[in-house]
Amino acid sequence: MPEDEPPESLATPEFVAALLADGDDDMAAWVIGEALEERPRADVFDGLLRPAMEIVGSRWETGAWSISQEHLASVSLMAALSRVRPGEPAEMRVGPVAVLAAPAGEQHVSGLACLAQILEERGWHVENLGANVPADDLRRFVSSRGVDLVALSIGTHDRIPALREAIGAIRAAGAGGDSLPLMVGGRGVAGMEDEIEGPDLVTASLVEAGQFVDGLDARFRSGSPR
Ligand code: B12
Repeated sequence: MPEDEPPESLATPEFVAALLADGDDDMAAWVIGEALEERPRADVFDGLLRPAMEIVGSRWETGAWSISQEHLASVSLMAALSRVRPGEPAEMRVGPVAVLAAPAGEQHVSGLACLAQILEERGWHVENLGANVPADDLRRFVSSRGVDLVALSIGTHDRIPALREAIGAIRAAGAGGDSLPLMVGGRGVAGMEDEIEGPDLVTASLVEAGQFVDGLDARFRSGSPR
């Protein structure tokens, strides 16, 4: 290789998957941080972290990696993510509020942690309720406070009934639940986008989620009421 050739990027899904399965969240955070210097956050999460965890999933499925390695990888991913969390943009200290949740029975939540950062980077305040939130409880939570956006995530198609129930509960929430911006996503909605009714956006892409949120931000800045 010629001497002035730049080194190949370390930010490959294979390398990140290996670091995470080794529990090396320090190094994984460093590699993700390097990628964030080059590309927008949503791009890095969609194009690097998701495929890295797909590698983890398929190695677990084939038995190449154990359940313990797969669990270590997902815990390390959360630790690495917390290290690359965006700083608060000073100009939007009191930002709009987003509630994030995974419906009843859903345990896959790293996508929500990624989405939280897409929102925080834009100055949003995020209340991430995490895994397994019953629909009725979510409805009560959302009805009881000022919320500007709800986002739900599922990891597999078999959680679609629980997702539909959660969507119905949000739409039935008092204080404007019927018109509350609502997006749903995650691996479990891929290929089902046309069959999920009720949300304003259905997508597994954080790039698309970011664009949707930018549209909402423009509405808030122009003074449209909650
Ligand atoms: C880690 C993991 C787990 C962990 C999750 C821990 C955690 N804290 O999240 C644990 C161990 C709990 C788990 C459990 C199970 N899992 Co699992 N899991 C995975 C794995 C390896 C990685 C998931 C992950 O973290 N991805 C990284 C994130 C960043 O990607 P993501 O979730 O897709 O999110 C991206 C987008 O979808 C988007 N996004 C996500 N949410 C949202 C929301 C909105 C609004 C928007 C706009 C975008 C968006 O943003 C992210 C960046 O692009 C996947 C493999 C895979 N192919 O994904 C299997 C996988 C999803 N699991 C699988 C299975 C089978 C299970 C179990 C049934 C296993 C079992 N027998 O117990 C249980 C089910 C639990 C449940 N009821 O939910 C299968 C599903 C197969 C299928 N039927 O489709 C997979 C595919 C494994 C495989 N075979 O390869 N799992």
